[in-house]
Amino acid sequence: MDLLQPQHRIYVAGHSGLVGSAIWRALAAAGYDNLIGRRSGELDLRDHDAVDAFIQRHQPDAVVLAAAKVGGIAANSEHPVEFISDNLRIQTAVLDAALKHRIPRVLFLGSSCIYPKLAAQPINEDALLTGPLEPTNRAYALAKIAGIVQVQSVRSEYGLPWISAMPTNLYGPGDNFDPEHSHVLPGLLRRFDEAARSGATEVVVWGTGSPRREFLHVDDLAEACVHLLRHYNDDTAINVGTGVDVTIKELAKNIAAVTGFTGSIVWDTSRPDGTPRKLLDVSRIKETGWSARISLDEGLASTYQWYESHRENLRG
Ligand code: GFB
Repeated sequence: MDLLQPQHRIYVAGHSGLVGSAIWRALAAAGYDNLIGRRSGELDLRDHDAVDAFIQRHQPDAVVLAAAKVGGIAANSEHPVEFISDNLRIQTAVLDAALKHRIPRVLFLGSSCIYPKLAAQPINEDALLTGPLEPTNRAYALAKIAGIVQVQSVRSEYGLPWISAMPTNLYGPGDNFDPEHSHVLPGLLRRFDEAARSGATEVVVWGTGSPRREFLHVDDLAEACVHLLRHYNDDTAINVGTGVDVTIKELAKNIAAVTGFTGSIVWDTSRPDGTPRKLLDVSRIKETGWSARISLDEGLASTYQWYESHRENLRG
């Protein structure tokens, strides 16, 4: 059964961000052209009443909740208040309004950091709430877990076919390349690129290099979201990943090669490693008929190309 019709009006909350803009592109490419989006200057998603009025006025057939306060390990550790408070407020405002106006279809997006720090690998959806969280992103993870439970509660109490998806670490065009507060992949692309261009002999990379991470290109995530909106209707917050991970050391070497940096890498072990590994078990989404298509090599090359042509006008 296809739960999304071409004429459906779809509100993409967070449509100008890394994830929301990719979902917007994927929906448009798949023929869904009745899309609505608002920038944060036009609609503050933390404002419960404003969001309610917006949803009432537009009465979308589906809402994709891709708006969130996000950042890398340093941003999460330094600003836990914003990560829990802004995210709880954004998702509560959007989900409350969507319920009040009986929006039939909602896709809530979380993150693989919802799982326990030491979950068995690859991480199955059943690992949720079975152990302590990674301390560097506990505030963000708890907000996202609350969102999953709110979606599940709407399903059980009101019978609406709302769903949640949990992507692994994302990257791609339009990412935040801030040297301090971004995620590792865009942060290192920028640092290695600057070093290669200035002729620096070394680049500092945080931690020990031994943590493993799984990286999903945001265009793959966007296709997964369209697929799930069309076909997935289950209580379980479904994992979205590639099923493949690399060490931060391997990632740094790949990025050095992509950017043409030939100097040495220095490891700053005063910086936290975070969780040792968070590889998602993607067998459930594969069973629904979706798999990631963009390899890390391919995605790194195209993201670097994007970065090179936007270097002068980056956000973050
Ligand atoms: O991407 P990242 O910040 O997020 O860091 P997490 C991943 C790993 O890369 C950590 C190392 O082991 C970092 O120590 N790393 C090395 C660096 N150099 C750098 C660098 O220059 N910048 C950054 N950022 N890391 C985040 C969560 O965790 O993952 C969020 O904090 C979210 O809540 C996101 O869930 C997907 O994978 O550790």
